[in-house]
Amino acid sequence: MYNSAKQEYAICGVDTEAAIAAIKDIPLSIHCWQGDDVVGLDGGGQLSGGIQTTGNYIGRARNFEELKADIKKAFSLMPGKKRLNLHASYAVNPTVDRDKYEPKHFAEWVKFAKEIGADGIDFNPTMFSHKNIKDGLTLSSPDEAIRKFWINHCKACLHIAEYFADEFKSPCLVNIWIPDGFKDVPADRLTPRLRLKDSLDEVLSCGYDRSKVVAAVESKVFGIGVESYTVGSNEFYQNYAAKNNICCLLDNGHYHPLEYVSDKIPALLAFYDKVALHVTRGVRWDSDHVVLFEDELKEIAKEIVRNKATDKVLIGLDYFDASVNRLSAWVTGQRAMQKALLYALLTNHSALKELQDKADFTALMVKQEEYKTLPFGAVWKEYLKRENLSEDYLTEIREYENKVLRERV
Ligand code: RNT
Ligand code: ZN
Repeated sequence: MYNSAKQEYAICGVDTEAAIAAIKDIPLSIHCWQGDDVVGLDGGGQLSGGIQTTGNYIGRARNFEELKADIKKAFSLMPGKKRLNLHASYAVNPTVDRDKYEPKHFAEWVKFAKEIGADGIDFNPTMFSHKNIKDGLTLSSPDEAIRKFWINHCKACLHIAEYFADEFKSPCLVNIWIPDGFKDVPADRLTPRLRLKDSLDEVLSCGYDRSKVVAAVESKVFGIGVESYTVGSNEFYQNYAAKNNICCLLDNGHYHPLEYVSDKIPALLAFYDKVALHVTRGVRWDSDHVVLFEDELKEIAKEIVRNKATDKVLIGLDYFDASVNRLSAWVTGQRAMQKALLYALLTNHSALKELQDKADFTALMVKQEEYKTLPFGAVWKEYLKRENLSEDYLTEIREYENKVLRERV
């Protein structure tokens, strides 16, 4: 089947061998928080910040050991290069508060990430699920002590990121997302943003090594309980990032339903060296459903591949589902992203671009449709085979569920 697929693609000018070779080199940053419903290890308590997991599927990882075991199992079923994406709330046995976290609180994670063959670690300050979120605000709080606490937390995270970069000889992405906003019509939309701007200025002035750490800001249009206004909006962060020479992180669940991140990627690539992504699936009001091999994901992958931006776009997963087996959610989403990238690599983009430039939109439409029925599945299977994996991951996950997850009661 693979050999005949190879020939069919060759007729379109696509080299399947080159595509398989290329996909192996595109790292995906795998979020640790799918394993425990974003609870974390530092006792922050109930998930807050306008994000939620729903469902009560058996076997949530309740501690570091269980989370590591689940990540290890999930990684073993994921093809391709993987990084591990941690949140600060996953500090191991901290005896200090988040503003004082140090590399040592993550040393066990480094050891583990190396053990499972991760290519690097990415990092996120955790500005939710904590007692110092006052009236829903963190870096934009009018309370100076609160604002200072979160500024110090972010600074601490930048330094921990330098440690990750050193350990893996690979730059670490530090993504700043805050839940700050208001449920109802604000009296002042500007001042909270000025305070956020000031906080970020102070964070970035901490003297972190820009060759090791890529700092990013993640915008969001609304959250649960913050429906009317978010301080960290898209325009705010895009301008902030451009003026301060940092990176924007686009989460494809964070925009209006008819705004597409696939269209934003090339817009930002015109101005930025790097663009970071949180790949997720928005469904109505929820921004965090499990990633599936759907049209918008395919378009996102096309923009990365056809603009030769596989080393400029930092791809990370960000979703959390507690209603299905959590390992299955992890693997399904990771494989969906890999499929989308492979699908994009199996396209003769220069031929299609030529049609666009010649304004032959008739042929462009027809050719684009043709790709949809090429034997993509055969190439995907071949890639999995070469990664020593099969298409079926459910059987192994079910075994793990019966042996390991069912014991967690
Ligand atoms: C929330 C943001 C943020 C979080 C993670 C846990 O809407 O997408 O990235 O999902 O940091
Ligand atoms: Zn996100």
